[in-house]
Amino acid sequence: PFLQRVVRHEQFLSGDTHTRFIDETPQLFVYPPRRDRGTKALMALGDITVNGPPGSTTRFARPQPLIVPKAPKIKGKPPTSPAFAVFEQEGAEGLSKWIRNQEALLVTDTTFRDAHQSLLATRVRTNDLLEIAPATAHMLPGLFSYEMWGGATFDVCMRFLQEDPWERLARMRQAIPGALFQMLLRGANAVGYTNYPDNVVRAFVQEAAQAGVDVFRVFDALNYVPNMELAMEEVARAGKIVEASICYTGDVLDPDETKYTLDYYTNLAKELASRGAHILNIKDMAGLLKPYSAKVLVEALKEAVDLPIHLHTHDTSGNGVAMYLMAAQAGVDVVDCALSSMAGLTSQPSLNAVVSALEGQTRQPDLDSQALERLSEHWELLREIYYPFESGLKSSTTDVYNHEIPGGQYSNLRPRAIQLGLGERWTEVKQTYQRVNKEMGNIVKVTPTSKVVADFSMFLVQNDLSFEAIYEMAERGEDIDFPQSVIDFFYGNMGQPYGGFPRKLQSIVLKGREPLTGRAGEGMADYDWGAKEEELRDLLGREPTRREAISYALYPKVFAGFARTIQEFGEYRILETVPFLYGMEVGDETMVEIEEGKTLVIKLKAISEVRDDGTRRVYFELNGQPRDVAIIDAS
Ligand code: 3PY
Ligand code: ZN
Repeated sequence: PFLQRVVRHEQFLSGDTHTRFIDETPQLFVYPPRRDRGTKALMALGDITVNGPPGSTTRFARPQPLIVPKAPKIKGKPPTSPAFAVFEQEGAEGLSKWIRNQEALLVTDTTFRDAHQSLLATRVRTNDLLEIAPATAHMLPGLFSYEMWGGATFDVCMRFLQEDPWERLARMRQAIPGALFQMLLRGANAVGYTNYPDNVVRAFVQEAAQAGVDVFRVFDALNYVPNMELAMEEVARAGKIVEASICYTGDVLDPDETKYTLDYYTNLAKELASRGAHILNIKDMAGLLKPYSAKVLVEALKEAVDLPIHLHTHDTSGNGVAMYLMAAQAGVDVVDCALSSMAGLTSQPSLNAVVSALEGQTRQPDLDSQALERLSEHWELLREIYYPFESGLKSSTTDVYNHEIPGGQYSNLRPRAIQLGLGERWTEVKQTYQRVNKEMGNIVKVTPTSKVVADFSMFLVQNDLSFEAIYEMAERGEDIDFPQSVIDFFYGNMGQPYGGFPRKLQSIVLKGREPLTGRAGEGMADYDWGAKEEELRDLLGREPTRREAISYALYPKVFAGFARTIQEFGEYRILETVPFLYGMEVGDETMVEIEEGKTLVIKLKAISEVRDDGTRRVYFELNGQPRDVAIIDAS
């Protein structure tokens, strides 16, 4: 290994290898400290106790009262759901037919993914999902699917939770072996924020299929079908279920709507059907679909294509349940809901409310309302533990029909505005978002295009700039330093918007550079797995797994940061959630299972003042033995 460090060193590679190279290059000898797992756990707990959780610059106060919910323990393997059984026996085509033949309204539970992405900035940890997963599977065998992976969960796992997203999927699969697992896949953007080379998207899909995803909801943020094709094709190749999305924006019943009309949606549906979709998804990511518009849209889509329709929305306006009822009357096949304590506002409509509303009706879902209440009670307590990540939105707001901010983005954008000192200018941020969308040509807004609109808006508000000022500055030949995501968008890295780019703004942003006119992936060189594997081997000090190679391909910097953190502090996944989020108080005891059947009991005894070297000494008891670690106080 030492020789490898030498031969891979920049200076050695440059050929400048005089005899004193080794003596004069001390970094060669700086190895990450080797610690046992017990010490790493003490370091991690000590660091959180002194500095706050990973990714946060402050400590949070514990919720009062502090109640850690325990899931009902139900023995035995959870039952197999009817949808899962049909898929196993008859494949994706068979499932597609089966869905259309159901009289009962089918339901996808989004509590494990979109609900906490939209309410709690995606922060719910795998351990907390695993705690309640078996009971959920036992109590709600009639669910169509669990939406439990993809979207923002992939990068948030590594960025903030210090967890491996693949491990989440694999462990959840073990906990719920007999129900359909569904993920949100951003087409050519995979689970990232910009287009990736084709071979990365293909590898990602194959691996996700192997790891346990059954239903792939594939969308493109601009409804640009060329960006969806490859992923759809790969899902089918893996023998899984292709659920192709139409992202919904505007209002089909608005007489002034000339762009996103009923024809626009039905044409898109036909195109996706002809490209092999097994299910058609209406992805109403901002909750703009109003009840009467839903009826018209669902009827038109059912007329246009012979596919089951799966409807997704966010309840930001408060019209979500009413909208689902109208859609159910119009024959929608599946709807996305969350358990009531994790529903409403920027999340999905309440599953409990939809089931109650349909009680005794022909479309009554096959779900037990008492079970829904028990599970909601569990999530109500769990949600309290994650209170620092709440968005602060207290009531539903029909203002969403104006600003059109997607639910999953809202809970992130508001805290981000506050962090940037723009909390008092939140109304202005929302109004600017609306104006930016208009200037960008009224685009479909969902990750990553919604991030572009948000970045552009923040940039304008922070710099007290208006579009009028931008156009004048450009006229005078002044240089404007646009956010990178805005440049990427106008260059065409996220696809081609319906109706094209606004030319004037595009040429100002690109400063004369010629934009792409087709699919970004087409011109991208294949990702070089071999060369990157070398880098990864260096980073990890061992052979990388296929899953690690894919995480690195998607998020090189985030993955590297995550890998280094794990090397230094060990697995954060194994810490209990209260100490993970809030650290320990003197006298607290926590259990850390470092491997199956091997648990450490850790007690916090004392914390010293900050010493001259900027560290605090944190005194623990580990399995009854006194231990202490030095932690840099970052405050
Ligand atoms: C995501 O892409 O993460 C979304 O939830 C979009 O709605
Ligand atoms: Zn959503």
